[in-house]
Amino acid sequence: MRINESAYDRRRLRQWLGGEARAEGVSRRDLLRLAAAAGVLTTFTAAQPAVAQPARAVADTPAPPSPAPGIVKPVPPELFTIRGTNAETNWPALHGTGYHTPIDRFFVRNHTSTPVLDADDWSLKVWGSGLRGAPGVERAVEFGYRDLRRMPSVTVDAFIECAGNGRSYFTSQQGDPATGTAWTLGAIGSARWRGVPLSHVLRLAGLTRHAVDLQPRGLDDTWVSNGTDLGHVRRPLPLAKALDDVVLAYEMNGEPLPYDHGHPVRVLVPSWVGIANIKWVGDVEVSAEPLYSPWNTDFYRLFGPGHPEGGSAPLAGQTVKSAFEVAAGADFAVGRRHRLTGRSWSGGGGIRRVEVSTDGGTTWRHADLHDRPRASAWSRWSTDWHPTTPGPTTLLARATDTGGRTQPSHTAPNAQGYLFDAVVRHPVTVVA
Ligand SMILES: Nc1nc2c(c(=O)[nH]1)N[C@H]1C(S)=C(S)[C@@H](COP(=O)(O)O)O[C@H]1N2
Ligand SMILES: [Mo]
Repeated sequence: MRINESAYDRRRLRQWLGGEARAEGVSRRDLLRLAAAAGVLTTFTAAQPAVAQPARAVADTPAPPSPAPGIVKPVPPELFTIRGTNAETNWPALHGTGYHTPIDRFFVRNHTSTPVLDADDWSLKVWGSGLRGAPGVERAVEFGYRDLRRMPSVTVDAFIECAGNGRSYFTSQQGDPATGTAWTLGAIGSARWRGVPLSHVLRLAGLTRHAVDLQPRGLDDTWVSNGTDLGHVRRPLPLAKALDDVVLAYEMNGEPLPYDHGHPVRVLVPSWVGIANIKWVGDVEVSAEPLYSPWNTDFYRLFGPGHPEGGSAPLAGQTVKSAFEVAAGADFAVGRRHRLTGRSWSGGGGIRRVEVSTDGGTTWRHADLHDRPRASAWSRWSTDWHPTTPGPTTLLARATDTGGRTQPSHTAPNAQGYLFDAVVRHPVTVVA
């Protein structure tokens, strides 16, 4: 099911203007800017030019005092590259690992640090004006870990990918600097998740037809950005997506959810940007009024020239990408046959075709796909290469999804460097 966040966002902004939406932690000026950008408030920019400022440049993560502070699992340099509070998977470490990313090499993206929570002490509070309840009484229902474990479960294969995955290529490949964590392509993992459909829990909690937005919130520390405490990591989710395929996940690759990935329970929002997948979820607000947080206003929209002034709609689905399971700068012996392997994925459907070039984009051939196209998950592929001339060359992989979307050669830049989908140029050397 395709959800139109853009249309919904305009409606949500109109409601905010009418005093019918709440926006804790978001400034009135930022919302006015968004409303103007969405065309909901047409006179605003003209009337108050001072507010039509460029998007604030906000880094994902401040510089770290030490490598990977706050990550519980080992993050050895063979498997990960540490970037601030985050650990990026090294693509060569996925070679031969099978369909699911092993937990020992699944990337970690933490705004602060991993809280070590005990499932027995944990509960999920579902609350808010979108639930049935007596007038004047707070509507709230709590579910324990065991309650969730006893409910009917679903098992889904899905990737989680940071919206900023590939961000560094805006700078290195296009000369368009972007703020935020300088990921290469390793801010993605694809796992088998098991849990309870969020729709099931919502119905038990007394969901009414008045509910429009949900907001899951993490139990990790509040996040301070540029000296402002923005509160706990939280991001509104439209009810339509929540009822579609969202899961409260408690298992990853057949094991209890690891600490770093949200133990005991995280939200899984298939195909959407990583930030939607709230880890260590402690409560879900179910609201009859639209909701905002800094994670759907100041962050996770496209800002800058070429985008609506004041920002795009909140980011929802991921774009198409491909990666080789090969180190950047790797050597390949001339005159021998090499098997190049990689994976491609898209938020817009399964992967239908992957083309590979080993000569910098002059000639292309079809790679062999090893997995049938599956929405919200990736496909492995390979192709043989028999280089005959020594010297440097560039590998490229270009995927097309079942929705017909092909990776472009250039991505329109945006200030915070989200959704890089261009074909990545992968330098290697053929050696005698
Ligand atoms: N509570 C909480 N949830 C969170 C985050 C966080 O810092 N805190 N980071 C988000 C972001 S930006 C991403 S990309 C994914 C990363 O999930 P992973 O660390 O399991 O790979 O989790 C999301 N959920
Ligand atoms: Mo992310």
